[in-house]
Amino acid sequence: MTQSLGENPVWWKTSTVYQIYPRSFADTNGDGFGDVRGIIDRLGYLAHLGVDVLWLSPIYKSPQDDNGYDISDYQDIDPLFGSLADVDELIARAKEHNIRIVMDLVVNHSSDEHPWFVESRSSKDNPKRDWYIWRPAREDGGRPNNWSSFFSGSVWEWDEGTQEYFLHLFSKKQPDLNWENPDLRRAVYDMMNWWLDRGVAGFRMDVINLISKVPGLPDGEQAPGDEFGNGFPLTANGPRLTEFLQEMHREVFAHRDEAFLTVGECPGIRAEFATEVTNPANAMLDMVFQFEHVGIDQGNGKWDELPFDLLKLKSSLGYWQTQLGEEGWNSLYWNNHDQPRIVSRWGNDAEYRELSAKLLGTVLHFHRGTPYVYQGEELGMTNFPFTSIDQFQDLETLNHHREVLGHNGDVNAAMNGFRKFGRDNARTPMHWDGSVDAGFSRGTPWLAVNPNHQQINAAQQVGDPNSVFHFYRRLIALRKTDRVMAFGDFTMWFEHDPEVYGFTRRLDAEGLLLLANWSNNDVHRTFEPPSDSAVTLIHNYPDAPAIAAEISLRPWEVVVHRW
Ligand code: ISL
Ligand code: CA
Repeated sequence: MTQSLGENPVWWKTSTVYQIYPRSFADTNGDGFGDVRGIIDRLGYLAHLGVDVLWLSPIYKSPQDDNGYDISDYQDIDPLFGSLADVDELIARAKEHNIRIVMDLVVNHSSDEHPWFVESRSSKDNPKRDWYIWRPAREDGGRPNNWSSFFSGSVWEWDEGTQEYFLHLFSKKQPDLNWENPDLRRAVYDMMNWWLDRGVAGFRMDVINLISKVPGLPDGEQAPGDEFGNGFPLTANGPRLTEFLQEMHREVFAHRDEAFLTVGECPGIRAEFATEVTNPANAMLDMVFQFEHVGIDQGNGKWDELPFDLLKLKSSLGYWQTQLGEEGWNSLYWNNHDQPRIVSRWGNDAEYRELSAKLLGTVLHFHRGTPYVYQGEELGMTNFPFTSIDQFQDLETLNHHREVLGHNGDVNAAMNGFRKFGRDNARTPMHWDGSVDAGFSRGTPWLAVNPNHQQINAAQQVGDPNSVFHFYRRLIALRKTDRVMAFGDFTMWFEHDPEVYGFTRRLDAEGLLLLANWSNNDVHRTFEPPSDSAVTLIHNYPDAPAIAAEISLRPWEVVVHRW
């Protein structure tokens, strides 16, 4: 039934991207940290899965304050991960499998150990002073404004040497680069061109929508009794963002013959602006990572858990599907290195782990856009059973914990937040097999391996045709061959149903209907099937329910019909 695409679209529209967090993927030298050679060793596995692109979280030289999102040399590899020669080999060997490599570009900030910052802080008249964001103290000696950092505390750090503050939206070892300075922008574009010339296929751009701050850096809104104000609206989607992205496009991508993949991480972006940003006519980015859907179970800040509400999820994803429509392009993700594991978050990681992992994969991959799979998601890996703060290593978690302690806050509530949303959930080592440390390392892993690796691992699933792994393989293969899955339009069905996620995709006379029971119960519904000539394309129980006006779905059952 699957049709050939019969078109010649830009390659990333029929691709699936696989995100690797190198530190936790595969360790070859026994130091407990994954490395580039480990990725090379596992290319066969990735080719078997069928993914087209690998996005690597940062492997550049870095003091590792934020696991590599603090870069001290954009044009070299940290010895923890290997060497430039290893990366050249990875690019070449991946190409033999038709796999492209996309690098993480972290240019909202650098490390404070980057030579640019070392120079910038050396004196007020250093030529690179203006490459970062420096401000004197207020007349009363206070900080330049009231913004709080993503990683707790103020965004301002005092520099003794030059008696000024520098801005850091993230940790104090991640000073923000000053995009107002044209020389800095030139240096960034040169570096990007250097990587493209080396053979990489594009960039995932870390918090790229924070690079243009509101001039004057005014105070943010501050609630009475709060220690800090909210600088986010004054830093996200700022006044010169469009201009900077268009300039980058012109200087880095426009003059090249091939197509590259650019995806901008854009917290707080609205669908209307994302449509503009991803409309090719505007020459900015191919797609963005938005955060609306992964915020639906977070209330007052990211640690505050709200109950999962399927209606909210449908309304958010459905809106993005229709809003970006034919003009823009969506990226599709449940997971990355900052998010908890999806099967624990919105599936059922106990009784229905496999069924719900398959359902989650199917629902996501049948939306319109480019899907992203985060390492281990294709195995249905789960959150880690954290019991104590000592088991966490992420600075976001540890800083927040320290802050709660300092304010005599509710440590138990905070621990619940960390267990539910802590970034280390996604960062525990990949499960290759059931052996000690899951075949990740022959040394001591930098972060403990999830004890459930004996049940959930690649070796077992590759050998089992009914596994989550093989289900993802089918989803990934379908995107390359099924023109409706790749290019059909999107209509949400069962919009107000709290248990059923359903939608159609249509292209010319062909169509797809997805029906998913997002619950632990049997459900029965009556509806008007969109076609009477449909056949089953994919389903997660051994036998598929027929398409009929009365339909019953078992717990976490998903089925896609095609006509
Ligand atoms: O949810 C958020 C804001 O709404 C945050 O998760 C924010 O988007 C995120 O912290 C930004 O993430 C990226 O930049 C950070 C790094 O720690 C993350 O790992 C990276 O993905 C700083 O570079
Ligand atoms: Ca290693």
